[in-house]
Amino acid sequence: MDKKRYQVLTAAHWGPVLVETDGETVFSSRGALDTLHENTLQTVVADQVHSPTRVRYPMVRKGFLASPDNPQGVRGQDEFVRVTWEEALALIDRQHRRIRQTWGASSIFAGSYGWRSNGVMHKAATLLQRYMSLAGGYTGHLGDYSTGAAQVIMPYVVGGNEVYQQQTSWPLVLEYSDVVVMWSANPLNTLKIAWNASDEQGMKYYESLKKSGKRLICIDPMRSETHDFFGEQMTWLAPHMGTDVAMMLGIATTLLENQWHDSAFLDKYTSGFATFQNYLLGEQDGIRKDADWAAAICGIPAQTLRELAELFSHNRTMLMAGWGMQRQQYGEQKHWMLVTLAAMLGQIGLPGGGFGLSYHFANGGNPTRRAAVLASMQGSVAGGTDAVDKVPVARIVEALENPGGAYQHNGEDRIFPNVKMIWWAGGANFTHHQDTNRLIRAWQKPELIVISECFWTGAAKHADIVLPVTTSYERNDLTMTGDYSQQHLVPMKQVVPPQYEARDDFTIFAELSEYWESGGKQRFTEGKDEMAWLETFYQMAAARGAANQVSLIPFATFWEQNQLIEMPENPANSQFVRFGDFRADPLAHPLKTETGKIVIHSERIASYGYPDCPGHPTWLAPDEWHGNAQPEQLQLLSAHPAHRLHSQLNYSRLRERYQIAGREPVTLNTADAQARGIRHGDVVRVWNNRGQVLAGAHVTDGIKPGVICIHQGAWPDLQDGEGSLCKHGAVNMLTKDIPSSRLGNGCAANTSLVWMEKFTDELPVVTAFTPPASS
Ligand SMILES: Nc1nc2c(c(=O)[nH]1)N[C@H]1C(S)=C(S)[C@@H](COP(=O)(O)OP(=O)(O)OC[C@H]3O[C@@H](n4cnc5c(=O)[nH]c(N)nc54)[C@H](O)[C@@H]3O)O[C@H]1N2
Ligand SMILES: Nc1nc2c(c(=O)[nH]1)N[C@H]1C(S)=C(S)[C@@H](COP(=O)(O)OP(=O)(O)OC[C@H]3O[C@@H](n4cnc5c(=O)[nH]c(N)nc54)[C@H](O)[C@@H]3O)O[C@H]1N2
Ligand SMILES: [Mo]
Repeated sequence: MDKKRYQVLTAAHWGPVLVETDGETVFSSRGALDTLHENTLQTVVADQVHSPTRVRYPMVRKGFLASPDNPQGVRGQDEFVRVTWEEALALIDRQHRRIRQTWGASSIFAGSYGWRSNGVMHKAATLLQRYMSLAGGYTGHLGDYSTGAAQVIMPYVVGGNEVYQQQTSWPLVLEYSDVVVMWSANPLNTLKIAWNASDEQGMKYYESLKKSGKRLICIDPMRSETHDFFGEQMTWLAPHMGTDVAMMLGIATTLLENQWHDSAFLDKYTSGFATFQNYLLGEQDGIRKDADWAAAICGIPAQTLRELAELFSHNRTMLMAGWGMQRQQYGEQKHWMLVTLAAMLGQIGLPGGGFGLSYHFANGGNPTRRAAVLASMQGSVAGGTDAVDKVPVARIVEALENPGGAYQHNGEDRIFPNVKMIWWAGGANFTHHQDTNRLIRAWQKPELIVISECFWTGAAKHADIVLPVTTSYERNDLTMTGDYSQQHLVPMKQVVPPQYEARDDFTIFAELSEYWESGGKQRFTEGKDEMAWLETFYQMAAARGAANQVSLIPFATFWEQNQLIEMPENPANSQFVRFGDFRADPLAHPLKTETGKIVIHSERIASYGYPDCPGHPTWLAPDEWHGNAQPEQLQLLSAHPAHRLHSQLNYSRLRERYQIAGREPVTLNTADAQARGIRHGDVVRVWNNRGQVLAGAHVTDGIKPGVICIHQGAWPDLQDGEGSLCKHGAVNMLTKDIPSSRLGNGCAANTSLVWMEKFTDELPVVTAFTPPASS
């Protein structure tokens, strides 16, 4: 007889989710909030839990198991051997101990970057760091892949990172803005998720924006899903990739020429404009950065740039910028120049005016609630040792290649650590890092690599020891929705038991702590199990809530009810204007910058003497772009995908919605297709001197000629090891692994040139989702 089916409420990055189950099998899932938009990511919980790509048992690479002190074989090419949990943990403990004693704490890399699953308890990398703090310290990471350039430059310019801060509220944008520009932003895709759980309100506001009759402009080399959503009401302008600074400079000079800039605002609220004005007018270099100059670089007609200058300055304009354009070489310049342009328009701090760097992410602009905010698991134990060194996330391969090597970061001279052990938990670095073949070569250097994962990712296939981890549906947790709004508190109730031999990260690191020292488990867990921790986090939310006149029901009742709690609105927050206080009284509310004002020329940045990040926003031509491409070369864009979170869910049935010829699609312009004899649906080979991939051709007029897009996150699938053909279309086989600049050291994936041809050889079978050979 069929078992009774029921619904469990849980949540993922992609929002609160209702899962239909009988306690053993997941049947279906759907979003738990009322929204106007289908969020496809919510529909595939069954595929996550029951995927044939799950890691089922602890596994050890054969050549490693044979002689762990002096491993044999090549990572990524060996088969795996199943071992017991006890064998795996004892092996890790012994090797970790040996490596730490020989090489010291900084040789242990636990800076494991990644989007794991949401939840305040089961935070994979945090738990890893908690264990490593107990064991005596580790090397961690600095920054992230998302905004590596912007988050480092913005504090110099406006005193905060801006990318992860609340935006001028949407109700004010809808009321006051006349012109809304989406500059390198594709909210229709990127709002499907948040770092916590998505509150899913952003699209409701974009829906209202669509009906508002305001002037809407998308500036993007690709005609994105967002453009299609707005349809006729949206103007699409497609600059060459990487040329936005030139484009903005052309607009800025036009403002000056026509006296359309707001000099009173510049005088009162900014510093360093005079130096920048000299640059615009070419006082030093003899090059006037006017609309004609800019048009030649960015490929947008000079007349259009002049019209934009007039439009922006004569109307209340909100420049909403996404982050794709700063994931590039010289990425720091993009948002610095955008803020400078907004400063010249003089509308920063007015309702509906200025700029916003997070409307496209985590539903920025959805007003913050009066909330009881959950506490969460911390990455160190009492008396433990935190990170003894840190590596900027996107320079990890250079660190492996160059131990002891000098590098610069944000005004500091630093030295790369000598990494001998890597543990990656909750990240997919074989899809997220640039130049995968270079990564594979550097990845052979450490003495031990451990991956704890739910799935056989590229990193897992290239590890020595792989531990099976539960998905968030196999354990209990809690989360807030809305990174900014704090709109709901959501129970994340276990749906089904752990699959096969999967364990929670919490359990794994608690056990290893006991191996490390007697009483270690007690020290790691503080004597609390999963439910006791959840109750603690809830009680702390209750205490925080009390300070906001929000009271929570008792934990036991809340947990029993299986329902989310919606926090009350805070009417004052729906009137929030970013920089409103500063504008009202800049002396009473100075910015945390070197002058207390918006910094257009920075003495501090200039003092570093970085050629790749000068003292004011500057057009710098990248190493690989349209301007130095050979005739057959194309610029490679790797935007974020509609139906995945990076590499997460690539194995699910959602793949059927986008794959072409069984592979990751590559979007290319009709003219570029014709020139190469490529038709829609063909398999093509895309290559450069770094790597080569097969992909399915998606031919369209919706992308700038000379630019192709392969979305980030498709799983790697090398035919024959390092350097060979990737059968599936993982874009980072092709991207260049260089830092944005010495300032931010951010990811610069969107600065790459490639060639493309129709693939006519016999088609290899895709094995990206097939677990490795094992015995
Ligand atoms: N070319 C190119 N590359 C890019 C980008 C780009 O634009 N272009 N974007 C960059 C950006 S912004 C980002 S944020 C990164 C994203 O890079 P990642 O954050 O590394 O990508 P995810 O695919 O989300 O990887 C999360 C992994 O955690 C695993 N996981 C989930 N839950 C758990 C858990 O509870 N425990 C453990 N142990 N593991 C778990 C998942 O199975 C998955 O493999 O990619 C970057 N890479
Ligand atoms: N569905 C879904 N949502 C996500 C994610 C996901 O993987 N899937 N990832 C999440 C994460 S971790 C992050 S960091 C954010 C990423 O958010 P973003 O970084 O904003 O997303 P991207 O798609 O990389 O880039 C946004 C747009 O910039 C355009 N672009 C790229 N280069 C240029 C350029 O040189 N000039 C101009 N004008 N435009 C350019 C791209 O074509 C794209 O449409 O999204 C988050 N949301
Ligand atoms: Mo990101």
